[in-house]
Amino acid sequence: MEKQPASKNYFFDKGYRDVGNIIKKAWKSAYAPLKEEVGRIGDIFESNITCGIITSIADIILFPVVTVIYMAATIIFSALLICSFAIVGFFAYLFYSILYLTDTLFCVFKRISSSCSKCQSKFLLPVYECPHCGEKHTKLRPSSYGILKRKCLCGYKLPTTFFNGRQKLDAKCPVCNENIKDGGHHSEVTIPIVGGRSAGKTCFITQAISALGNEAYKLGLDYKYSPVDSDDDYIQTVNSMNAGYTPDSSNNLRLRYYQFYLSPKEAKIKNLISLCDIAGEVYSNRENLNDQIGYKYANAFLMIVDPLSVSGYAKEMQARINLVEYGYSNDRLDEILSLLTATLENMFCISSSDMLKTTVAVVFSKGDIPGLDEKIGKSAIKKYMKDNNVSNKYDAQNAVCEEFLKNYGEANFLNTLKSRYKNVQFFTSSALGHNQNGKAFVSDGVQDPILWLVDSACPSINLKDRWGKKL
Ligand SMILES: Nc1nc2c(ncn2[C@@H]2O[C@H](COP(=O)(O)OP(=O)(O)OP(=O)(O)O)[C@@H](O)[C@H]2O)c(=O)[nH]1
Ligand SMILES: [Mg+2]
Ligand SMILES: [Zn+2]
Ligand SMILES: [Zn+2]
Repeated sequence: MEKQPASKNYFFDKGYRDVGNIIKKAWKSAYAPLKEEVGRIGDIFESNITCGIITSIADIILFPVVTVIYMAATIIFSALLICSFAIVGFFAYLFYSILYLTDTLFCVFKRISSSCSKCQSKFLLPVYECPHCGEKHTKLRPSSYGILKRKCLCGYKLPTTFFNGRQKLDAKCPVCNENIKDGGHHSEVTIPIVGGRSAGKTCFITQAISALGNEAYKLGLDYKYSPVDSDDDYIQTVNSMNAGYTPDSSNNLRLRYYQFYLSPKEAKIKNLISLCDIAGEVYSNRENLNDQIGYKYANAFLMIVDPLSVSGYAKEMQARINLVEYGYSNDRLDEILSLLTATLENMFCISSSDMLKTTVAVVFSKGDIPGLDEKIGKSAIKKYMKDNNVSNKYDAQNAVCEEFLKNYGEANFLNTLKSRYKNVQFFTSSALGHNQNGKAFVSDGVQDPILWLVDSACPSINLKDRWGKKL
């Protein structure tokens, strides 16, 4: 463990020195009278040969007896001291081990972790600041620097576990020093939103968060939006969308975190959900993509698919609608997915034949395109369920979306999805309900994909009644 601005616990440091010093002193004080005794006997021999012969003999006999008593007393004293230190030390180490293990297991089972919205790194424990002197403490857990508390060099005692208040301290990212929420006492779920230029990512994220805010209570969940310290434009985007304007094309070439809490009511450890937006142009630039280490720490991915980016379908629709009014995306789905897959392979150091153990929600956007409902929307699902005797609408959703992709020439994209990602679920949504026309936007189906991914990632959330199966 790296050096901390704190003094070490007695049983891990000074205790050993104290025991050593006491034993050393004991042996020294036992040795001094013996030395005196040897000197005295020598004197008797030299100066008192005639009359003191009897006394000398008595002294000579007494000497080994005295020596043995002194030695025995010192050995017993040293042994007693070592034993008592060992016994007390044993209990101190036992307490340390139990506390360390309990704190670690608590963090593992409750999935406690934090992500940095600035540098994208993910970690179990942030760096904590001493409230008195501002010194930074890393690895603030039971250790040689303190079992239940760590004494900072300024004298302030910092709690070393979540059980005694570590989360009340100010927490920082260990990499870039950004503020970390809740003192790191939450379970963080990071979901990057993938999709090409104009696919509908920003509209979807904004409307999905708003919809969750309005409806979480119906699912018995507590919701609260939590803006990131630097650069959070969520409220601004909501206001402008409520006024009937679509957001500008994103220009952030790094993941931008939108964070909210979504947890069962009265939950002691809250789930902090991060939806990460990025400019769609990043998905055609390998280097930019490689820089987003947030992908490596993602719990799941959500891929937004503009149906009009499926070229076969766009061609068919050209005669019916003005594609420009739907802000259609020109970026090829298979290319975006291949680039994302190659980036993840690289980050996880896996080969191109290995499966990526992640859940992906593939969400068709712009579900208000005329006629799309009959192909992949609610009507298509209903028909598929009836015709094929399928009882689960999410299974039917998968079937109709896969059919759509195959029919319109996106078999490559579908194959990569199904062969490389462990868990794929399709959804259809409309973030706006209609093109920008001055009227209020009405979203549909935007919360389901997020809830699906959150349910898959959070043990504390179980929405099996909604899905008709346990995820
Ligand atoms: N009709 C309709 N149009 C939509 C919908 N969602 C998005 N759009 C259109 O698609 C355009 C792009 O949406 P954005 O959410 O900005 O797309 P993006 O993926 O964030 O794009 P970049 O920021 O450029 O990467 C919008 O300006 C709308 O014109 C929808 O649900 N219905
Ligand atoms: Mg955008
Ligand atoms: Zn301090
Ligand atoms: Zn950071």
